[in-house]
Amino acid sequence: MAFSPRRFSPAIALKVLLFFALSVILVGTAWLWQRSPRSVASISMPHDHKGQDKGQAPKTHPIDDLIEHAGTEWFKLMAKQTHDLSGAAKAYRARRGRHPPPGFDRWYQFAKDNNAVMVEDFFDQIYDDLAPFWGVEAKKIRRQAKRFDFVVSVRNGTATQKTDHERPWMNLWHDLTSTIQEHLPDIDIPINVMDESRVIVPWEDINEYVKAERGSRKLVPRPEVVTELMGLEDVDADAGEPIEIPWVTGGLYWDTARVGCPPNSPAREVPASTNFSGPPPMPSAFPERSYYGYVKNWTAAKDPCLQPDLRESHGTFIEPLSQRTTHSLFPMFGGSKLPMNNDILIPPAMYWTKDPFYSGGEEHGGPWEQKTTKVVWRGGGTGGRNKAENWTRFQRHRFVAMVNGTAVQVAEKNAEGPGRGENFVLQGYHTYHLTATQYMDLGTWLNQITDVGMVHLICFPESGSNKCPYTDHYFEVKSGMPMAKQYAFKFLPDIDGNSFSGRYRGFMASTSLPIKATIYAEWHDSRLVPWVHFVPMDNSFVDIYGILDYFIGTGLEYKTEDGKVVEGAHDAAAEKIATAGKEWAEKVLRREDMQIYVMRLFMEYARICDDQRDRLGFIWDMD
Ligand SMILES: *[C@@H]1O[C@H](CO)[C@@H](O)[C@H](O)[C@H]1NC(C)=O
Ligand SMILES: *[C@@H]1O[C@H](CO)[C@@H](O)[C@H](O)[C@H]1NC(C)=O
Ligand SMILES: *[C@@H]1O[C@H](CO)[C@@H](O)[C@H](O)[C@H]1NC(C)=O
Ligand SMILES: *[C@@H]1O[C@H](CO)[C@@H](O)[C@H](O)[C@H]1NC(C)=O
Ligand SMILES: CC(=O)N[C@H]1CO[C@H](CO)[C@@H](O)[C@@H]1O
Repeated sequence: MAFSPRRFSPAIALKVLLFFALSVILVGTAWLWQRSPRSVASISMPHDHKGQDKGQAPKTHPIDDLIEHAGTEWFKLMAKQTHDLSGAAKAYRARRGRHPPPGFDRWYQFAKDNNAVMVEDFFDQIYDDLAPFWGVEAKKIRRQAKRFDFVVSVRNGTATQKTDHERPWMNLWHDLTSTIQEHLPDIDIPINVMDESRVIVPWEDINEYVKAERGSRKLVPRPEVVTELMGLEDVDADAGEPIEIPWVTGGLYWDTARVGCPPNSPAREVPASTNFSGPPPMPSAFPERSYYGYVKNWTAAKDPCLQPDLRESHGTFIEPLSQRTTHSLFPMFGGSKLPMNNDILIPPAMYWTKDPFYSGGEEHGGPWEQKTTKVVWRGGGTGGRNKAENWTRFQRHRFVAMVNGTAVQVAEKNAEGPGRGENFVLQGYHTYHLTATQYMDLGTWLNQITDVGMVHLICFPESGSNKCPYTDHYFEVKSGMPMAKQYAFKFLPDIDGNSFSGRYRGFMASTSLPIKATIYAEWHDSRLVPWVHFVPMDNSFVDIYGILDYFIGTGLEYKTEDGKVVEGAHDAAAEKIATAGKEWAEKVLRREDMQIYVMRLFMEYARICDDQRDRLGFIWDMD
């Protein structure tokens, strides 16, 4: 169907309105009561903003503002780029308050030889992760690390691994380390072989550890600087007993986790829920801290300490597959973590693998204009152990249902509460001012623009092959779709599984547009800018309709005055972010970038494990 010449002229709007009048009339009275489509005349955007940003509502679409603002932030970040060793060392001293670690020149050379974009901020995660360890005696860290059961080690420039049996993730991390082994000091890297992150030190203790780091931070005068690491001969000579780490393996994970939140944070004193029946609590207005409904501060949007509702709406806190958490500080390296975790991040093994199941392989998708204007998602019902009593609280289940037009239509007609689905609650149409729903009901629109589905329901207890007594009626099990095939669609939502989602790097490197919700931190966080390289989404997913409405609109085609056929409301903006994300991934998420990150991290870690760490540093650039 093609319209001309402009999209929202009253004449067109009237035609379309008449066209869809029938479907509107057909919808039940309960639905009309809560969500009558707005009159097309009032198409300007009088945003309601209960407890959100105060002040004038923007004249443009809020997403326009967010994109513009993000572009400025991005520009500021890129202005910090350095171009030689002394520039990089200077930026280091300015940002970290110390001399760079020994070996910094070799690291810099490696990064330069591999054409790295050099911005000191890209390594912030390393310093967040390692800071608390300045509060632990170096010898203790060395010993604990050496004696752990799963360790990747480097001695004299050769990497080895210690494990109980062959493990693919161990092999991958060992392999990653091997590729840079000749540049690395002697180190022992304890590895988390589980999906879930493992270390949660009470916030009060971490605060003390971090204070120790602050206190020890200084630019040691040059004559006092030590430039050689002492090495690990002492721990190698002393086999010692295997270390005992006290693990918390049961109980309600939310209660285990929230001790890592700051004392005055909204989540710290909120106990775990025990009743997981029905839909989770969901914002009935714009999510807190959002910009007229859309993610403004990505760090805040990902943080469960700020959003206690997540204890009832994310599988991690409902019932994780496995739990093995320690409350004492231990140098555990792994691929992802929650904001309240104290694990040390390395690039996930799934990002290092060449297995196309995770990486998407060499295929990154064709040109934007050849893609189908649809949202595609495939995945298993992971997130934790979903059961009859609690499946309605799992994020993947919620996302799949919320963009399933049929499930949405059923929810809208729910006599017990209009908008109430089995595992989500819809907001009134007036909150996000959707354009598409002025022409048709939400479900009809979604059925036109989405192709999502579970490929395995993964229920507990299992009953036969892929049968799930409590969710069978609600989800169609679709066949899988390789990532390379998904790239034929424009929009790729990415939702957490048991922890972070391993396809994200592939999505970023694709020509399609990732729409990302997560509560997990990853190594690359400070190098990806939301609204510049990807579209951020709230973990409740209430903003998904607004996001799709902005980028896709009604999903119909329109003819512009010069006869050009355009699709969607802001198709060009979507293409721009998709393209910027891909180009950026090719510059800062390459395998080389993972090597560079890991090399920097391991050099810092080696310093922290050294008895002379306060005086160790790189100073050869200074005269
Ligand atoms: C590393 O080299 C040193 C000095 O050459 C030697 O004493 C030590 O045994 C070597 N260690 C290993 C694990 O090969
Ligand atoms: C759990 O909550 C639902 C409504 O939210 C309520 O109907 C049910 O009785 C509650 N179950 C228990 C065991 O408290
Ligand atoms: C984003 O939120 C975090 C966490 O609450 C906060 O520390 C930070 O200052 C915020 N950033 C901006 C730009 O407001
Ligand atoms: C969409 O929802 C309907 C109604 O709940 C359900 O029958 C169908 O299987 C769902 N589709 C998918 C792909 O899950
Ligand atoms: C955190 C929590 O209480 N999870 C529950 C999910 O539901 C199952 C089945 O009732 C419980 O065993 C879990 O404890």
